[in-house]
Amino acid sequence: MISQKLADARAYEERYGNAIPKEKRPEYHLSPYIGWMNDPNGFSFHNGMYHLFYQYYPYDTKWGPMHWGHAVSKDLLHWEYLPAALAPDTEHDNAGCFSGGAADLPDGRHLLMYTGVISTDDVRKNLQVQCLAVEENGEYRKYEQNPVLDQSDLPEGSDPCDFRDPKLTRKPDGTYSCMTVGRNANGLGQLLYYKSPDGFHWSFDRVIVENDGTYGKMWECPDYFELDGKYVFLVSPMDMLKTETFYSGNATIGMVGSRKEDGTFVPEKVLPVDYGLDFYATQTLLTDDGRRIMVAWMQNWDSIMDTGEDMPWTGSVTVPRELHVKDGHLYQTPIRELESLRGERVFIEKAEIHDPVSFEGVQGRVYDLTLQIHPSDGQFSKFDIRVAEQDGIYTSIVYRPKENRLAFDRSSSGTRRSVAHIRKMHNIHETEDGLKLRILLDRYSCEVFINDGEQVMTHRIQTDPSIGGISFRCDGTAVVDIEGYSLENA
Ligand code: DQQ
Repeated sequence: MISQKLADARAYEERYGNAIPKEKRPEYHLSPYIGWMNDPNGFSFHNGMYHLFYQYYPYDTKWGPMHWGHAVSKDLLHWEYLPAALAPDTEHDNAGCFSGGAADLPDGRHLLMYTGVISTDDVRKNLQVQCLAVEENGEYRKYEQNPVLDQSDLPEGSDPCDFRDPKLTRKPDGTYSCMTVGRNANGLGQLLYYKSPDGFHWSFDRVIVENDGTYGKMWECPDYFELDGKYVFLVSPMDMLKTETFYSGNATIGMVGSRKEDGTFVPEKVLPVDYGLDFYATQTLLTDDGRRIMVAWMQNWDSIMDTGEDMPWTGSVTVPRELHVKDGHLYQTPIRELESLRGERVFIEKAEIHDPVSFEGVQGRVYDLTLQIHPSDGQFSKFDIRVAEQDGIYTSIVYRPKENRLAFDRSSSGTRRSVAHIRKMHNIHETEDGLKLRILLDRYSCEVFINDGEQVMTHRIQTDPSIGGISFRCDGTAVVDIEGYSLENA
């Protein structure tokens, strides 16, 4: 038997979610079945399929009491919706089933670990505990002995109202671990590590790293793993102050560092994971072939825009990205499976760009565009790429080599809202081959990978999806190799 709350969510999905036509959704990014989504959750490979759950409120395009939506995929690009997996329907999660992770049990069942939010008279004092749900024939049954971690499992001084987002892992020796975020007595985020012999009985192990006030206040959605001989800590800090490297607000940080003998983490390089306006709450998965793949919510609490009355859903997940560490730096590239969606190749070698120009075959809204901009050598100060363009509507990516700057600007994208639309990156550099940009367009987004994923910028665009012009212009002469593929209907 499922609860009335879960049955209601599923009935709503079937009625309204099924009615959304394919062209009103992204082609290769996951969007919610219906209504609102935020963080990706439970990113895992189970029973021959990738599973992606998400923070979900089906009934509106705004945040509401959190459910878990659910989708599966064979290639991480084509997603099939499954019925909502969790609803806030027990005494341990009556104010929401917040973010969490997933892993397999030895008998092959899928185990979810999530944050249950327990309501109190003052919403700011709602309690947060960690709960389990165990799969049985495709249904996720909440564990009778929930919660499995509560305030008695926190280190001294940590706040029981900010204890969330367990990232669950089954280790090679068959035991389990999870990382959650906590808030210490100074109001600052901490990464807490818990261990379990079986996934059901948990004990606190240690604080792995703590915010000294440099990176915002509370932290959210942690992930911590070994990669290419280094340790990587991904986290989403709240309330950042602007610095030379970071913008203010809710950010995502990638720390590359090492592990001390006592199991704590020492960051060595700390940078934004993504420099765009629409990125938050990362989660990773290790594939069977050893790739560390990251997804994130393609939106941010600071950039939420009204999606308009006729949009039945809001929020989506970034393209899955393969992570690597090279020379202590975190790189991300779109998963290689994306290449299987490519249509016919269009290639223009050494195009000389000055006046506004478009190229035959280089257009479309669901498009994979790679530009190798040859070394600028003082030949220009502004190179402008416009996508989703038609009749004065466009989104631009502007490269200014003399200022080492790349700017994303969606203020002319047809938006009627005055939120931040421009993001600038100030630390762009050319290699001996110049600057390489890979621009991934889908109906509602534009992700820009710079120099093979050394830096990335992620943005949503709300321009009518039928608008698909692409053009280039330059105030001097830019020499550019252009390679493009449609990704539509693959
Ligand atoms: N979103 C969830 C929390 C998490 C936050 C609630 C981050 O679990 O900390 O929807 O976006």
